[in-house]
Amino acid sequence: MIKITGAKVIVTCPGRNFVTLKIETDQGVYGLGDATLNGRELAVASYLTDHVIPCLIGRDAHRIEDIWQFLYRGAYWRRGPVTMSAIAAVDMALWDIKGKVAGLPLYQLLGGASRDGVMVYAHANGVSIEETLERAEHYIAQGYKAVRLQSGVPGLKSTYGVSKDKDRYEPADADIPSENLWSTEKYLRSVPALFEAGREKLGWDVHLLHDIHHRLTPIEAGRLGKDLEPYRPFWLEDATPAENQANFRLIRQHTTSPLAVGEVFNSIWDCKQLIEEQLIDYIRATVVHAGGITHLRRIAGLADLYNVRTGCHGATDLSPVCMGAALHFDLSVPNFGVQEYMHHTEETDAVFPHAYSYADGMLHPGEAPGLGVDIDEALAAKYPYRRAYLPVNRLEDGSMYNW
Ligand code: GCO
Ligand code: MG
Repeated sequence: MIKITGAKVIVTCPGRNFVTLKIETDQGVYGLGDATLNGRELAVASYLTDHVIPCLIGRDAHRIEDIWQFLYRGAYWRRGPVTMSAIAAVDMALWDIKGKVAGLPLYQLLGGASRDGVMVYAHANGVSIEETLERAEHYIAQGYKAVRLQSGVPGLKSTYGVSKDKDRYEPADADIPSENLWSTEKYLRSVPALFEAGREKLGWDVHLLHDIHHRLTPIEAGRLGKDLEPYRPFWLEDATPAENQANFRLIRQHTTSPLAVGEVFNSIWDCKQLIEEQLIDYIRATVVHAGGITHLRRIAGLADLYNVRTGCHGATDLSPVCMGAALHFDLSVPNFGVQEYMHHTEETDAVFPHAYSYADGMLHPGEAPGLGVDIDEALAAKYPYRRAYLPVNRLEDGSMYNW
């Protein structure tokens, strides 16, 4: 038995907000878990501090599954992003503790490495096609084997996912949500041109990905998928909102372009039908928003039965703690597909020293025991929380539109 003696939530903003849970034990070993929920950070902090931490004190940190079941099955209110991010943080911290006690990197406890490294995709974005492809070439020169292409849409003033910062985009950019205009017609014309130019300039040896950010109806997504088939995209992500999983049947009927979805999913129930009916090819649920390592492994196990591979969300709002956890998961899980990677700011990396590293298109979680990610609490305290929201979308006639 290794007794949980204390736990606290650390909120810090080294360039963007992060919420981190630290669980302490009677053996001096502590564990970290990411609890960051972009734009709703303090809700998870309160859920943990006010409702979860009091129930953890005195429990055996080794009983990861039992604590997971206690927090999920034992609660009257199940699922939802706030609950599942809080459970995820506890789960990650407990796996971190178990790894440290065992003296092993987490992936060893998950069955060991199934591959030598974790293929990651980089983000190439630009206002014009030329600018986007220049960025793609920059990443390919650094060894990336997979690149996501996002370009400005001619006729639209701004496009989500296309930033001023060339290295990363930080979309939670305002203390009250900013508003973007959206036109499906303009967008649908622009993407095939991007991919045609992409294949011409970048060739066929690199995986090309694209994120639709839930902006299409199923039939529109079917048409885009069909238009992009000649350029063999690796995946089309978040084609349509997925509350209604049956939506994807319609997309599937019309295209063989592979589909990825799930960065906003919180549980296996959000993707059960998508997986069982083989309506998607990649599941993008990730450690922090889908109940931790324990629950994500369950999702991956179901997905494996149906030829669905993993493609964990990895934008900058997933903290280095989550990235560390995701890389151990990615390295070990049999049906791994790809991992998103947008590196954090130097300030963030300084607050969260980590063992994972990049080489030749791959990340590796490193050999440090547990997750291999730490937090410098004194430094974290220098960056107080700042309210920040993702932008919203309106159609050109002023109608509120899908995120
Ligand atoms: C991605 C995502 C991000 C998210 C962001 C929101 O694929 O990387 O779509 O851009 O929108 O992480 O929290
Ligand atoms: Mg996305």
